[in-house]
Amino acid sequence: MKTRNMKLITALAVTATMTMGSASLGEGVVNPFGGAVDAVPMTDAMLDAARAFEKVDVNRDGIIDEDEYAARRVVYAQLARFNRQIPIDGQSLIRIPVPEDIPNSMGAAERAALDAVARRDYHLRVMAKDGLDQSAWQDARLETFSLADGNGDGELRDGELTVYAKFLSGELAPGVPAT
Ligand SMILES: [Ca+2]
Ligand SMILES: [Ca+2]
Repeated sequence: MKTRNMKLITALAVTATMTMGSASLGEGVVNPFGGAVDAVPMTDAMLDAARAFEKVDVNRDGIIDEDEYAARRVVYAQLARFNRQIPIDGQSLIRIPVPEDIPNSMGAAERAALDAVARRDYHLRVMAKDGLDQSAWQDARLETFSLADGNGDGELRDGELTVYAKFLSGELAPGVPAT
């Protein structure tokens, strides 16, 4: 399973390079967050993760460190809540709606709690290493996807999309994966 995941991720990293910019082609797209979808395939989530790496690696040293990792979780959750949708930059740009029961913003205490969860998660992943390299970062994203993919069919639909959106919006309620 591990080997298969690594192969998938390597293949996707190559695909990501080749399809870069495809989201801006064709159709007069109105919504800047992408098209509405019923399902998000794992391949799209992984392409999105591959493309996000260099944005998350703010100091461009090829490693996502603890601060970068935590900042990503908090900033991404705030943007998701504010925009009420989460863009996924896959084969084309698509979006997942943020569930209505999630508030528009986060209070300071909630931000601090999410930051703490992200840092704990970071330390569980990194162990003795210096930080997350590109493949470790994509592994982390794949794990989140798999936790939301309740029936394990490699795509998120209906309630699975809700779980994923809640996670990315930083909701830490029971039932939502905390890693
Ligand atoms: Ca870095
Ligand atoms: Ca599924």
